[in-house]
Amino acid sequence: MDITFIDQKLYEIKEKISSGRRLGYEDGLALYNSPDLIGVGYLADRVRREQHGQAAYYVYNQHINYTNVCINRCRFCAFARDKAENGAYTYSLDEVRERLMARIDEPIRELHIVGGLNPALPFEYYLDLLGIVREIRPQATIKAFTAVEIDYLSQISGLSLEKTIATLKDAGLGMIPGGGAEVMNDRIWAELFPRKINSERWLEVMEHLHRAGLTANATMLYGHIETIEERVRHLIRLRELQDRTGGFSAFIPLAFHSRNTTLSHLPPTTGTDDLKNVAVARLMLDNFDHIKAYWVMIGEKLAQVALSFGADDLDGTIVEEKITHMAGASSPKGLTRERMEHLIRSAGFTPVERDSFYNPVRPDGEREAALG
Ligand code: V47
Repeated sequence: MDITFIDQKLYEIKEKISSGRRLGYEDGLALYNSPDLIGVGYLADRVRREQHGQAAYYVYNQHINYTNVCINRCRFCAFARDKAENGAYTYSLDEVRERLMARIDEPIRELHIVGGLNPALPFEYYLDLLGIVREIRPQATIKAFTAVEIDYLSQISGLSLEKTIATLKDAGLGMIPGGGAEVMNDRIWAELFPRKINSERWLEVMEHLHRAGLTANATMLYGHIETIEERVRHLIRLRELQDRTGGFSAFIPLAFHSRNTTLSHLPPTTGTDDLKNVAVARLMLDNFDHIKAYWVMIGEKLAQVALSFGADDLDGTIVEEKITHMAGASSPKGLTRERMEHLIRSAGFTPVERDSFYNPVRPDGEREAALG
């Protein structure tokens, strides 16, 4: 028996997907505006299962936010501080070392390292930071510095973008996280983050990173002042770059948290919208392999449900998430591997622990024992 849609428009979209035709701008709007959440989820789940079957991925990772001092001061950000402000911090390289050593007994395979644009830090700091991580965690992938940071590093180093990227790569940079894109739109940029690079530059930096052989993720921050039209255009711009380079690995919809920001009057995102963003991304981003349900932002329970709405990845174990928690997230700051696997299994999927490039990692003794 096939599904009966409540929303008639979904039949046409289903037909397009079945015949391998690409969804367009109007389809994106129709999906977002559809009253048929289950219908949209069903379409996304079909595509997701064709690509990944029962597998649901996660990575054993550690976050390091090396500084919250930032000259950009985006209006949606609760993490950033001015240098003399209460709560401002910058890790010395010894502190970075200590944080890595504090978890040295754990099988961490990815270090996710991002921070503010802090004028007190010279380019050498970033190279030394990569050097320390490489020394202490030679097997792990260093996923570090958003396109925003990479652009900034090119400015402070005085090097061309190409040379900056090559230097960081030589120092150990292995992959690029997807932050900093927000919603690629001039109106939103002018209103919420005018000091940050704009969408053209974000895409340009990403293109250079891809051409230098660095895989990257992409994000969209939703649930603030953006319209549905602006979301769909954002997805299409990402898809166009991906057509040219193939350099993106995962897309991560990021649910806005407003506490301690200048937008604190805005309500939290709804469960329906969180699931729609996952499902629409799966359907519109037909050239992205992976869609992440970021449990930190939408909570463990909804992230589990999102696995049936198009997501194939729950990101990672993390432990010390700061950016969303400073903006009021109520999710835990980290998950154990056992908890992650329990969430995935009880959602009806098979947990696959992965490295940064979605290669399944050999289960260690502990996991083999857990699997029986
Ligand atoms: O760029 C900032 C967003 C991003 C808030 O690539 C906020 O694997 C919600 O990009 N409420 C950083 N979001 C996080 C990020 C990320 C996370 C997990 C995995 C990956 C990956 C990337 O968080 C920022 C910004 O878009 N953000 N403030 C806030 N108040």
